Amino acid sequence: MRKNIKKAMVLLLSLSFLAGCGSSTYKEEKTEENTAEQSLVTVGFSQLGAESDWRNTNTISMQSTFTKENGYNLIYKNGQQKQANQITAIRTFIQQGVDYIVLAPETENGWDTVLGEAREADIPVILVDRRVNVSDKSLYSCWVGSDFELEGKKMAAWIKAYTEKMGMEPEDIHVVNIQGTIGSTAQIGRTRALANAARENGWDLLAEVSGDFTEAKGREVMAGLLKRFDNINVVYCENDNEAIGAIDAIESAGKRVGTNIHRGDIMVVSFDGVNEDSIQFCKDGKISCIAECNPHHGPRVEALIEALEDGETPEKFNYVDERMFSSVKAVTSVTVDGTLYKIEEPE
Ligand code: GYE
Repeated sequence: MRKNIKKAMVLLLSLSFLAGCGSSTYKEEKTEENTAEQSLVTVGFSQLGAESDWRNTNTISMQSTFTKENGYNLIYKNGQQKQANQITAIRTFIQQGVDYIVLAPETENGWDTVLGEAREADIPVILVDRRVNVSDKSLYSCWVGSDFELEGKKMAAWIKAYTEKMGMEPEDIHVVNIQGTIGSTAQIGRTRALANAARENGWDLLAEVSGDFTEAKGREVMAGLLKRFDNINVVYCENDNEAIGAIDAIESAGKRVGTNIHRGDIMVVSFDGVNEDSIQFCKDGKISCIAECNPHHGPRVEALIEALEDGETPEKFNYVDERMFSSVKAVTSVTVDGTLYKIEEPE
């Protein structure tokens, strides 16, 4: 059915074009345009904000997928990092009678009521990126995004493998975690993975402080941590923007950032691999390792909408495969939960 909509769209758009070139009257053209508009699938997308390069790339992926040429009418709302704004956006989408609601929720809790309202209105909700914590999972059709805890486990496995190769004892690993937005799925998974690894391996986890996934907060939090502790040698940043801020703070404090942790460098690791500066830092060894987090969800969400349009029931949870990047040669792979992940050169 969806494919038929697409074909019809192309046909109508070409008819409008031909009409523009030739004989038809203004009124006929308008009618054809209106019919074309009516056959568009309307998608209301509530994005949580614009805190990071990951987020901006994700927004672009959605905007370049849900275009008129592709058969969609996209209504995009930026929640400016406030759940209340996202709830208002969803209520507006319901009033507008959109065909689908796509939600990238900031944090997990507090969605039951508004998602119940969407269900009352018979509008399917697709979650993208982070998840919601609702008692009734049928309040949303499906979700697509990353396995954030797995990303964290891969990173912890890399830290373990690398520090062992450098001949370090577990108790000599003094790590701080600059966390993401507290209560967001990405933060919960990445924080849990590090906390578990620290406990299991006997690392000294000095502090966990939120940097809200932004460069400015990453800088501020790192400067504060350096004043509190003089033995930090691993900084686990829950995204690249925080890492960029943290590196700046470390260097401004007169300390060295790098991969030579066994010779006194402060080693920074992070997540995403989207931003050009962070890839460059990874090439230069200022970020020792990046666990990729893939933001290109537009086509994935479109595939889910197509399935729903065709009357199918897509998988509830759809995970994206992700890589690991490092320019350190000492570790070539890590194994997590029985799966081997190759460590790739940053591109
Ligand atoms: O890692 C970070 C962003 O939820 C996966 O949010 C996303 C995270 C991403 O701000 O950069």
